[in-house]
Amino acid sequence: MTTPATTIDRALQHVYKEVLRRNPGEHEFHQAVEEVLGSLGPVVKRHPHYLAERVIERLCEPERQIIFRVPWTDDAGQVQINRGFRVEYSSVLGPYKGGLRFHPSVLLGTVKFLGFEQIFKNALTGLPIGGGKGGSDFDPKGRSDAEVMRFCQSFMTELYRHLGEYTDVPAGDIGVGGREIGYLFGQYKRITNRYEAGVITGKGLAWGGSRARTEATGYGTVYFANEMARHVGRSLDGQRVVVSGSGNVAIYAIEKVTEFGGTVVAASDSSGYVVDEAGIDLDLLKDLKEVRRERISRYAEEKGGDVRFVEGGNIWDVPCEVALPCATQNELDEEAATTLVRNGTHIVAEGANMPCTPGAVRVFQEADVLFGPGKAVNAGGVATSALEMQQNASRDSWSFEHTDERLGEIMRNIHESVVTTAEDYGRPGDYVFGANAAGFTAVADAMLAMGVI
Ligand code: NDP
Ligand code: 2IT
Repeated sequence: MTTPATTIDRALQHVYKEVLRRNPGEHEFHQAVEEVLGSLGPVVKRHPHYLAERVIERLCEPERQIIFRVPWTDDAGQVQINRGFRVEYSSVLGPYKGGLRFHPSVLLGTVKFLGFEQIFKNALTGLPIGGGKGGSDFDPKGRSDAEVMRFCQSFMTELYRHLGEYTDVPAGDIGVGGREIGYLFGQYKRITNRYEAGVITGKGLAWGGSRARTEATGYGTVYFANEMARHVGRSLDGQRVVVSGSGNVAIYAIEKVTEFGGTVVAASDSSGYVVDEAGIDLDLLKDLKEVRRERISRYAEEKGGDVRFVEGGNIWDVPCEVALPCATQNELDEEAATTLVRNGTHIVAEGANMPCTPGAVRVFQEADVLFGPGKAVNAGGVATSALEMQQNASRDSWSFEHTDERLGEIMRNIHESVVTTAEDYGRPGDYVFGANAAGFTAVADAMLAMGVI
């Protein structure tokens, strides 16, 4: 067990106990709930009706959970069976909205943790989107395009009946990018005989996608980190930065850090990390990861010189001033956090969902490292998905500059709302508290207005 970052207020302990009892073994879900409940003590003290009306208990129970079989045939003619999930968590603020993750580690508890986070993240964007998440234990690694297509078609053949532009709108996440979104949308269109562009986001630009959606999560992460730096009179210019992962979020975080004058010296995948003191060569990384679908070790092989690949190692051993974990949950633990603090890191912003363990968050907070939680920091992806829905609804297509400008504005607004909420409760600089309190309050108030739902 890891050490919790904050303790849950006595008034809310019964809620957490009940979550543990009703959801046995779902550790990631427990962790995500514990993190939010850890912030809500002062909120329910100020607004006791949230407790009386049992809003928090209601939010801990998804509105609907769908689990289904996904049978498909591989290139050798062998039948394969995977499990598909969609957790439709909360539709208080809009249609269920959140990505699909294809990774062998996906269990119901994984999807529930992600869906729970998504409710508050989406609320923070200020846009009309509810919270949901889905995915499968399908592993796209090493699969041909034809296999991925057959899997996606089978997955959508079951899921389509639960979706709709006013009902539930999926997008990508780990293992789901433009290729998968294309296959999924194509199958939805065939089954329903409707060109319902707003039913899924992350589409290609030629068929209803939004400019800047591919870049949005990574760019948004860096816009947020930049706001954090500015808030304490610093900047990202000249900073030494480490970004974990080398997928969608990591690549565009690296791109934006570089534009802001920082140098990203290390990146990773699940096999290890590379260190390039000259700054990660983004053209090469994009080609390796987006086109050739290679392992990160190839980066060092093709660069040569002083560039090193460290197999299996911990990327957080690389000294940096700014750390952006952009790979996966619980990738940065207490020990790694202690190393970062010792090496002088002063900003940590979560591009991934829940990449820092509770123990790591506690280490950062005790050391006065500015720590930005994923539900605020990485909200630019889903926010731009909502902008994609807006373009689809009006049958319009915006320029890159306009969309990126909106993204920047949304990230500044989220930062402002998180910071002012934290200050309002006498906890200046506590981004975890600010994000949870602001996100929760927005959802809770709308929910109460709608009665017992
Ligand atoms: P991608 O699939 O594009 O990339 C994921 C990256 O993380 C890869 O480099 C992958 O390495 C690495 N990774 C994944 N799982 C593990 C693991 N178990 N151990 C070590 N490394 C791992 O996904 P995204 O970039 O889209 O997502 C990254 C994170 O950002 C996730 O937490 C996701 O939920 C979050 N996020 C994504 C958004 C989006 O719009 N895409 C929006 C908001 C948050 P390998 O290839 O070796 O598996
Ligand atoms: O975690 C996330 O916010 C995402 N994977 C993006 C969700 C979306 O609907 O764009």
